[in-house]
Amino acid sequence: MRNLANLSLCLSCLSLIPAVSYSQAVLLDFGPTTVSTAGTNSPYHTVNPLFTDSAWNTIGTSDQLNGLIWSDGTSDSALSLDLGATTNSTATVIGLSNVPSGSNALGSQINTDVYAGDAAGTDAIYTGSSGTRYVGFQLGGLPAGTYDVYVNARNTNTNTANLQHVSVGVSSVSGDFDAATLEGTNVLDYEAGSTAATEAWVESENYLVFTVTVATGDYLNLAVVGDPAGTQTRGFLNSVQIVPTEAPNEGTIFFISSLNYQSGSLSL
Ligand SMILES: [Ca+2]
Ligand SMILES: [Ca+2]
Repeated sequence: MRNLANLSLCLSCLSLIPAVSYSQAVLLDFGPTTVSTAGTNSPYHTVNPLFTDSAWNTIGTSDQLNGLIWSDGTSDSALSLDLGATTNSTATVIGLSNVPSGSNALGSQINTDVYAGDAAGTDAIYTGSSGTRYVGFQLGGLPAGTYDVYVNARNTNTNTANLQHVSVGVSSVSGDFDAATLEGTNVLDYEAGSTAATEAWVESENYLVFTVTVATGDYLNLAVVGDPAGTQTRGFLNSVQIVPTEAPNEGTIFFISSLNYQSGSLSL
């Protein structure tokens, strides 16, 4: 009976392990259009068809410092999103007190297939009406762990060829950060045409993926800019999905210690 009681306790421990399920993600939809019918139209939903969560955070030009929701709709007061921007054509430091000037439905030129309707990838935030300007954010409160970060960056109001440079990194302190020194940088190179790279979500064609490891207390920093020498100089931030790929260290330690404890009980 004692062994059976311990086994029952062990199984109940297993069911209690994650306070947050690490199949959950943070879905950030920048721009004014609320995702309703197109909740699973995204890069990560394409990569992982088993992922059906569709609770997006709709983010305009205002910081959301007091909580966001996870992809299953669970609110989390620890998550803190601080938007930022640069205000001239040469700066690379994202000033978190600078408010992105634009939040627009866009889609006047790119609006078919995966960009149709209320797709998260269509509307966006940005800064300025011209000139090279970054838009970005700093996200605090993520549980420690490794994450894949899926990024849509595109001015869907243009069908001319253009570039969007995306940089992602992690810092142990909050505050303004330099986009030029973030650990990961990649570029989206859009060809001309209103149906260019619209038929499906294809990595490195119309979205990018970065892998980051976050320690307890770390901040995720992300910034987007256009091409100083190109037709699209401003950065556009359309959607970001932050997907845990490994359980946080704390969860792993708790899981192992629980098993060890119960294993010891069963050997009595
Ligand atoms: Ca801010
Ligand atoms: Ca959007």
